[in-house]
Amino acid sequence: MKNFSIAKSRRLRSTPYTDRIEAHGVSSYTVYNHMLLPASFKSLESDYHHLKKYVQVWDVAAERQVEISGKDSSKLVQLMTCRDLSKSKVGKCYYAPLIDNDGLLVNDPIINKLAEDKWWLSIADADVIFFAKGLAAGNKFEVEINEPNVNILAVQGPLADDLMSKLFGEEIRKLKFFNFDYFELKGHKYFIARSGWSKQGGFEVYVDNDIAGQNLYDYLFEEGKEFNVKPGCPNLIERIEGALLSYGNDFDNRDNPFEANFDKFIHLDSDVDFLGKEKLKKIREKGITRKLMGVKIEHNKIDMYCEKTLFADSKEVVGYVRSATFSPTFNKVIGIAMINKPYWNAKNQFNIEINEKIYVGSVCDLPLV
Ligand code: THG
Repeated sequence: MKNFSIAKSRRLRSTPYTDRIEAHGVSSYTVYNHMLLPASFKSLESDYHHLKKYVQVWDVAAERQVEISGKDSSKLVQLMTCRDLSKSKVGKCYYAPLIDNDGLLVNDPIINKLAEDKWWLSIADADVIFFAKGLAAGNKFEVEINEPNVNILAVQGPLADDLMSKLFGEEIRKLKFFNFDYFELKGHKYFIARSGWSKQGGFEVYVDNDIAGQNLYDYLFEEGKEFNVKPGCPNLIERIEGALLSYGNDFDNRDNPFEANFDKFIHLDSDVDFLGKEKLKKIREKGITRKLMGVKIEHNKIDMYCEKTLFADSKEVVGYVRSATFSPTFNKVIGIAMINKPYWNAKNQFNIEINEKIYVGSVCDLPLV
């Protein structure tokens, strides 16, 4: 594919940070929830090494919030996910697969519980708001559903605690994984969670005011010099190594949550009511015939525009690669693939065609080690 640029318009939304990341040298974007999401700065590999050693500031405003509030909000949120939220607490974040009436995946948001009757679904790339509004209308729920002007800045990397405590105070170091709280800086209260789409640790600041967000962006770079702060973004290499799944890439609405390894969030024996529950019980009874696994391929390059088929020597289909990239740590191509049951044994070998040549690879467990 040739290089080209994407024409911007109102439909392809910018973020309050777009001018800043462009001044900071963003080198590619992807589109996520109809919004610009940076994909690289210096290069995928150089961003990767920096993320694992220092601290980065990410414009992840494209992780949009679907706000659901009102009397029936808990009922509606529970109806959308197979994770049992009956014991959920205000101040906590819940990673939760959303399931439709066929038992298939709709999204995998982080669900933030702001109050007993107020929730933010921090969504991956799919229009969850219409799904939620349809269910609310069909069930005559008393809820309000909207997309607030909230634009997340993530601070990720091993030095994230040092940078954030310099700005917000030592208390922030005590914030637990997947908890959120409010922290003040120069007169503005910021909603901050210990979370983020990397395995390097860090925070996500859900900013509800554009100016406060832009100011925070600038403070992070002013105060972060001593920690070698750089602009960054979700990194393809790091997230495949850590098995952080991507809706639309690794799984989508053709897959059920068992196939996508969400077993620990599928609570079929609880008495909460959610969409697709009976379908999922049938799937559990029958068992699945394919699931997401890791793959390693003996090559140094791969471009992923679509699924790539993996073959056994017998020419039988082993599975399909859904995301892949070269990893400097493994010194080979690594990926996430939907693998057919006969080939689930780690170390099963396969062949794959890349640019008209055949390469060998093997199946492995996730996360990759
Ligand atoms: N942060 C916020 N919103 C998001 C994402 C995010 N929305 C879109 C997308 N990412 C949703 N998908 C994920 C996938 C994985 C994780 C978070 C969101 C994640 N997983 C941890 C892991 O796998 O180690 C922990 C999961 C758990 O066990 O609870 O963090 O990144 N705001």
